[in-house]
Amino acid sequence: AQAAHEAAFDAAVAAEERIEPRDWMPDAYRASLVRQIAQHAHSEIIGMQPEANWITRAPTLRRKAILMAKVQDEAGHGLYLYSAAETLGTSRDELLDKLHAGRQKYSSIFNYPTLTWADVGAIGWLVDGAAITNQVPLCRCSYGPYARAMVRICKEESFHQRQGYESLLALSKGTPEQHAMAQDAVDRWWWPSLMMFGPPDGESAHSAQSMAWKIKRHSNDELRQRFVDICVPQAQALGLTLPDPDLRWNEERGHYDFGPIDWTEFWDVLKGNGPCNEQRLDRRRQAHEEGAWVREAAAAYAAKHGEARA
Ligand code: FAQ
Repeated sequence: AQAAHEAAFDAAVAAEERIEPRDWMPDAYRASLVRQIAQHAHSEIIGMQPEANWITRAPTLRRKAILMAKVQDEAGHGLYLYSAAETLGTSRDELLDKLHAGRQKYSSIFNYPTLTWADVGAIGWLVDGAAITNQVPLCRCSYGPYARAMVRICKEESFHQRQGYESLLALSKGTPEQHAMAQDAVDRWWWPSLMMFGPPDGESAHSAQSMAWKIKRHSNDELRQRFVDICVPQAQALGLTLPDPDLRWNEERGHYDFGPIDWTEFWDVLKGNGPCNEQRLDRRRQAHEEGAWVREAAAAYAAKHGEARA
């Protein structure tokens, strides 16, 4: 029976059919999806913190309203993704416990500080831009609930990317001080954004298997290159430079060449030693504790409602 199940699963993946929650799937496929979807969900909710830092100090009411809506969207993305993970038989409580205990990861990018208002624009342009580049192919992921969650998330991320770009453009075209602030933000966020795509292909432990299962459609380096190629002309249009002296068009490859990435910094951030790792996790644990009464009230209401219906 096991062999027949495996053959049916392999055939479905080969035929570009979606694997659904009730379908048989290899244990390792399930585990790898839970790993990736949980990390992704955690990234969305931890990712609320760097930008939320600027809600009270947004320069205008319009910018404040936009930023609040964006941060709320990230919370929504986290919820869809936890729900997608739940369809694989893992509860949200279990995933959150693992995050809080430091046993599951979230994206390295959210361990960097947001020092000025321009960082909100740079995050929209570069961090949301990198997220879309990575996530559009995930809309074709072989696991149905994850692929479908990605469709809406990518639409919202595209909107976020545009608002970041527009905000940076306003600063870049503003006073010399505003322009300098935008440039400084881009200088600080560029390299960490390239690290979001994960380690180089040669060091990517999961890529080969995830690509065979059609969870991932492209390698980390392929998507990183795609992102660089998209950003160079956008930076020119913004009137800002990217902090890489080696960045130049390579006619032969039909891509931009770029300088070496500091992978020591990347692995160090993953180990918990980035500038904000401790602060982000502390804040998350605190928010979870402070929200306990809401979860209890919701559970009590659901129980009462259930009784009334019965
Ligand atoms: N940070 O073998 P690979 C967002 C880990 S966007 C931390 O290459 P894989 C939107 C990796 O997990 C950000 N850890 O792994 C937003 C593995 O460790 P493990 C979230 C990283 O899975 C915008 C090890 O290194 N997006 O939140 C990172 O094949 C603005 C070896 O790596 C997603 O999660 C990293 N950058 O490829 C929100 C997208 N890179 O698990 C708010 C979905 C690698 O063995 C504001 N995820 N690692 O302990 C993916 O596409 C993949 O999981 C990759 C990594 C591409 C991230």
